[in-house]
Order: sequence, then C-alpha cells, then structure tokens
Amino acid sequence: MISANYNTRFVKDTAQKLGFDYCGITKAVKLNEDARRLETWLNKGMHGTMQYMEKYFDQRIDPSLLVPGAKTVITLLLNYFPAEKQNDTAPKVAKYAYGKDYHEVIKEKLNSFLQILKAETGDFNGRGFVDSAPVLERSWAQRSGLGWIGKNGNLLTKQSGSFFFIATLIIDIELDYDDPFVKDYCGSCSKCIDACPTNAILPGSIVDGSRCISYFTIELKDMLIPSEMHGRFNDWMFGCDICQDVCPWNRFSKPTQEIQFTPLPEILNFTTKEWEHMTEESFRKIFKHSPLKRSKFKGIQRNLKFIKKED
Ligand code: B12
Ligand code: SF4
Ligand code: SF4
Repeated sequence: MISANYNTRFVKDTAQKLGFDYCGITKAVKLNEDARRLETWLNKGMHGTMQYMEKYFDQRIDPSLLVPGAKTVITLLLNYFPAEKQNDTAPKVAKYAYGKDYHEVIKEKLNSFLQILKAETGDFNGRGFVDSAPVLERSWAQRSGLGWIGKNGNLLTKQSGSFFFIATLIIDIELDYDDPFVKDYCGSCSKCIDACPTNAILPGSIVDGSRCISYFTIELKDMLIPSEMHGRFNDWMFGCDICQDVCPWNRFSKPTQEIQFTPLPEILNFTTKEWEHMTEESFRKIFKHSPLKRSKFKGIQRNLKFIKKED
C-alpha cells in the first residue's frame, strides 16, 4: 500500500500541475459549529429566494453523506483576478464573470484530478464539487489552512487576497492533514462593512445574502428588485465586487494564469448603449459559456433598467 505521505505529496503536485493556485487538505468530519451558523442564517431568511440553500442541510454539514466512507476533504483555490479591467463607464460586471464559466472550467479540472489520482493510487470513492453542490466550501478552505473568513464573508489568503474560486474533492482515502487557519487578519479594519451600499455585511462575518447586490442581480429570478434598493447599486449590472475591491488584502492580487478566464472582449468593451441594444439572440451567442447566462437575457435587461433609473 502506498503511504499517506506519498499520496499527499502526489495530490499537492497534481493540484499545481492542473493549474490550481493553492491546495489544502483536512479530515472529513461533521461540521457541527458551521451547522449552527448555517441554521441561524437560514432561520433569519438571509438566503432570500435561494431555495436551493434550504435543501440538503444534512449533506451540507456532513461529507460522508455525499461520499460514503469519506475520510478527506481537499480544497483547491483558483485565482480569477483579471489582467484587464472593464471600460469604466459601462454597467459593471463582477470580475469572476469576465471569462469562461468557472463551473465548466473547474469541473473539467476536477474530473482530470480524480482520474490522475485513481491511476496513481488505485480505485477509490471520490467526487468533485464546485459551487452548486451542498458543500460549505469556505468552511473547508479555512479548515484546510488556506485562509481566514473575512468580515465580508469571503475566504482571504494573506499572499494574494480573495479573488479565488473554491473547489472541493471529497475522497474515501486518508491523507496527511494541514492545520486549520486559526488567525484572523482583518483586525480593526471595517472597510468592506463601510463600503457595502446595501448594508448587507453584518457583524461576525455574516453576509445577509438577501440584501447583496450579487443576489439581486443574479439570483433573484422573474422578480423586480425592491424599490428600497434604488440608488444603491453603483452601476453593478451583474454581481458586485465592492467589498473585495476595498479590501487591503486584495492589493496583493496577481492576474490569473488560467487562459480560459481571459475576459470576453464584449465584457471589456461594450458601452452602455451596446448592452442596452443587445438582442436576445446575440446575448445567447456571446454569453453561451459565460456566467452571465445564469441571469438570462431577461435578468440582464431588468438589471440594466434598474441601474438606469439610478442616474
Ligand atoms: C449562496 C452563495 C452566495 C449568495 C449568498 C452569500 C452568502 N453569504 O452565503 C450570494 C448570491 C449573495 C453570493 C454572493 C457572492 N458570492 Co457566493 N456563493 C454562495 C454559495 C453557493 C453558498 C454559500 C453558503 O453556503 N452560504 C451560507 C452561509 C451561512 O455560509 P458562508 O457564508 O459560506 O459561511 C460559512 C463559513 O464561512 C463559516 N463561517 C462564517 N463566518 C465564520 C467565522 C469564523 C470565525 C469561522 C471559523 C467560520 C465562519 O460558517 C458558515 C457556515 O455556517 C457558495 C458556494 C458553496 N457551495 O459554498 C458561493 C461562494 C461563497 N460565492 C463566491 C463568490 C465569488 C461570491 C461573490 C464574490 C460573487 C460576486 N462578485 O458577485 C459574492 C460575494 C458576496 C459576499 N460578500 O459574500 C465564492 C467565494 C470565494 C471566496 N474567496 O470566498 C464561492 C465559494 C463560490 C466558489 N465556488 O468559488 N454567493
Ligand atoms: S458583494 Fe456588494 S452588496 Fe454584496 S456584501 Fe459585498 S459590497 Fe455588499
Ligand atoms: S476590508 Fe478589512 S474587514 Fe473587510 S475583509 Fe478586508 S481586511 Fe477584513
């Protein structure tokens, strides 16, 4: 049998070869403390209309319900910070959505990861997750030693800030585990709380999802954005980066090396008029592999109208 130590080194090397920027490993345990935090968050209705957050509560806090016999959770970070910025007079798009949809990019990498690992260590049970599955990704990242949960709710690394996607592999083989990240480098800073235009950031690193611009512009389906939010969106049309842009740790962000996250030229260059006059057909064509397809054409139109009223 190959040792846990050998396999651990193999996992970390593979993560690097597949282009992930960081890899942390922790024991698969039930997340009792996080379960309480999640429960309170749901009870207070901070998920708004995101009903998928109410589902699979038990799986969300117990990896062995996702992979029977789960022993290890591997967390992988992939930097998406773009080298170029959007035309700054146009409606704003969050940086994570500049290039190809990360679900597609990362899913492919996770499948390759599992295949490579199986070829090296023999068959095992394992699954890869990114974003849409019931996995508390930020909690696992902190437990795997990759960073701390900032006051803005995001996972922050000391070396390069927070513009990272998080992906997770849950496997039923044992590896050597990293220490959790116990320090908190937010200190007395409150720049994100002060800058959030909708007051979505509450004490204790809690983000009220139902007040976040990202929620209104992406997740709120077939509904109008509440009028109390008028004048608060600061031109954000899809997602919002304010609480990350103001964070001092993001001064250390470096451009992504992932070629598939190269920004779409339309996202960088479209003017307000071009966004407004886009047809549904061209939206579908241009954003076929972009995160913007989540809002659909109708959602983008609604958001554009909403921010136009702000002027
Ligand atoms: C639902 C969701 C949203 C919702 C609700 C946000 C929220 N507060 O949860 C909305 C649509 C608003 C949203 C917005 C964004 N999201 Co989002 N979202 C998610 C999703 C699918 C689930 C998050 C979740 O479980 N929420 C429930 C709450 C209770 O959990 P939580 O906030 O993660 O908090 C847990 C831990 O952080 C921990 N915890 C919290 N506080 C503390 C404090 C201490 C001391 C400790 C130890 C632990 C701890 O306990 C909590 C669990 O109970 C995850 C993907 C996933 N499967 O995890 C992506 C995810 C969190 N989102 C992500 C991103 C990029 C964003 C945006 C930046 C996108 C944008 N630019 O518009 C914004 C950022 C908004 C913000 N400030 O948080 C990334 C975050 C990457 C990172 N570096 O942290 C994720 C991980 C997606 C991914 N796979 O990369 N998102
Ligand atoms: S993403 Fe924007 S709206 Fe949401 S918490 Fe951060 S600053 Fe507030
Ligand atoms: S802006 Fe300040 S308080 Fe907010 S996450 Fe960054 S360091 Fe922490």
